[in-house]
Amino acid sequence: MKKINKILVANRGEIALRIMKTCKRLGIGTVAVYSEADQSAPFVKYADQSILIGPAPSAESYLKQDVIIDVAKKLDVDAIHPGYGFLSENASFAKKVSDAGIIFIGPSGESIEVMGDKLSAKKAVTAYNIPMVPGLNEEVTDVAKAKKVANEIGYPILIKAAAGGGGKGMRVVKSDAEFENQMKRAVSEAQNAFGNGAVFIEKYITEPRHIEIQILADMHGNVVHLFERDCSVQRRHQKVIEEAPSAVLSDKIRNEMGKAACDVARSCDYYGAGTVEFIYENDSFYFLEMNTRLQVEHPVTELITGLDLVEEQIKIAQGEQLHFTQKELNITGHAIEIRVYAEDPCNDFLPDIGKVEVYNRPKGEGVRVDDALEEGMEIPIYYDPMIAKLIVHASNREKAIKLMLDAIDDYDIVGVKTTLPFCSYALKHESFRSGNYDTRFVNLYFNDPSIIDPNKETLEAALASISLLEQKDKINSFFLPSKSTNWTVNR
Ligand code: MV4
Repeated sequence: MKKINKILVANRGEIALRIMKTCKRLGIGTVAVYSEADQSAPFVKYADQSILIGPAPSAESYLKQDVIIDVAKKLDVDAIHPGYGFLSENASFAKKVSDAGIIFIGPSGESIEVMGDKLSAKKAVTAYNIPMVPGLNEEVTDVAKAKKVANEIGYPILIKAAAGGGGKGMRVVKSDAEFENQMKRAVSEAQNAFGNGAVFIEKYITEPRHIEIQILADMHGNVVHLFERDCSVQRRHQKVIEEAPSAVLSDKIRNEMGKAACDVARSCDYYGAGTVEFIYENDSFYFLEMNTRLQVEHPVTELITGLDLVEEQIKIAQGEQLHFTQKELNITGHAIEIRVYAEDPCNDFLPDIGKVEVYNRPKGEGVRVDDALEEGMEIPIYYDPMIAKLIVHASNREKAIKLMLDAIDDYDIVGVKTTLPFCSYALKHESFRSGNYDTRFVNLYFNDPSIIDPNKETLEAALASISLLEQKDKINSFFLPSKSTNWTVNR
């Protein structure tokens, strides 16, 4: 057990700031490492010490493992927090950090490695009776054998990359005749994207909810789950809206999924915070993969449980035991998060960079903004265009939706276009309000024909698809926010 007194945050933007805020509250010193593009970023000013580590491109700064570890040693930090993205799920980085005598705030390199490959993850959980999608859980090398299995399972089937993530290397196959061709494409996509061409097949679940369970595990064998997040509203595998709890889970299924998630964590001797991803359809759920990092959407879980997940990560990394049991955990109210991207929803969601001329956050009870913005700041083009997360918490789902819509109206961002109006549209949609939606939400209502052919997605096409009768109303609710914002000003 080693008390952590100083943490280097190997990340940028809103998550770097969010991690440092918890550190400050706990009396832990903070070190920021930053690129030339982030010289005046809020997280750099907020840290106790800030070190420039390289030029703007991530490969020359935020991904420079040895440079970051060197800074950590020189400044005598006890631990490195990787945030999400960048080096957060890099097994060799986690090992290098530990080998340098520094605590990696996250699981062991071994756990990251096992869960980083979907086939090895499936293999690891086999002893635990975790429900999985029917499929062939080994690399497809023999096409004839794979076709035979595909016929037994029934089409459509989905080819997935073992090293995959975020939908890359995924191909839907509708019939035997397409199999070989789609497989070749999947292999070459996977090889290009991950340097690993291994693919496997699963039954394609066509109308699933994307439901994930947050877990916490300590180094002493204690594992708990912090219930679910429903992230079914996605656009090209980018989450748009996340909520907790899910509007569709019964307590019985919630319990079963929670137990399964804890077992997935046990299967790889996990410690730290992690997320077990499932798809859910007709009261059945299937394990897909485990994400071995703190996720973007962790705030919704914090709001319904009252925990600070970064604080829990730090305690676990110090070798402490979890200070609560499963029985002591409860869901309080309902939380929703929307991701604010500096993207133009009217121009195929192209990143919209520039200077933020006016910036006013929404405030009030139950409203939380995790951001990295200041008035006058330039949004750099080099990184993810997500500039803020808006999170609300209320006593029930209906009130949370209303609170979120009001918060969106109160949010003024002038100078860059954002996805705020797009989120408002989605939250007002009958299908979202009823809770009766699935991962097709954006495709259905924004006319993206399929996950494997996302290029046709434009707002114009989406609007053209809406029946004439509905069109006027929808266009108005989308294009004319009830209060005038940047978005109309800036067109
Ligand atoms: C699936 C699936 C349906 N059937 N697997 C997407 C990314 C990765 N985490 C796993 N994903 C999925 N795997 C089977 N066998 C559906 C998804 C999926 C999805 C698919 C299309 C459009 C949006 C989606 C959002 C979440 C998950």
